[in-house]
Amino acid sequence: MMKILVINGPNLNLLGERKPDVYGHRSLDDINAFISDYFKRVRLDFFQSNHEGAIVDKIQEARRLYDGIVINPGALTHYSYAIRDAIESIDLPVAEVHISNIFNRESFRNKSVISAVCVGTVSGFGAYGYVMAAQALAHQIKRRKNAKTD
Ligand code: CA2
Repeated sequence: MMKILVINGPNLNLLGERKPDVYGHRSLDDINAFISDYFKRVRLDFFQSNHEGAIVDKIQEARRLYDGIVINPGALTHYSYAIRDAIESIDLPVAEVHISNIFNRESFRNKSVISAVCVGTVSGFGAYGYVMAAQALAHQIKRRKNAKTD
């Protein structure tokens, strides 16, 4: 069975507690259950950390255990070269997700240092963005696997 790891970065463990206008009403556990409901033939595992290094460790560990990664790096999106390098160092497709539209917010959020090393980015579609990213990633992984066996 295909395995995808969903990673959430700093402060996303507080979802649902504040700023519902920007991030919605769901908690992170609610969002994870919401994503899982869409998939029957993909195993999804979930990881959240407020620590950059722990996220780098998890990305490295994932290279042997998963077929792809969906990541919302939180504010690390905008400045973490360590996460960017970790993604670039592994041979797994990674999809970037943002609950909010990072392009219509404060200027410091308009830039992602992660996007260039990801297969694609979904931004602004709320929790459904994780579903979109995981679906697109599963499609890519299937294509890559078929290409190898062709
Ligand atoms: O839109 C997104 O998903 C973000 O990645 C969320 C990050 C933010 O720094 C990025 O610019 C965009 C942070 C999430 C902060 O989460 C909160 C949770 C509860 C209450 C307030 C903020």
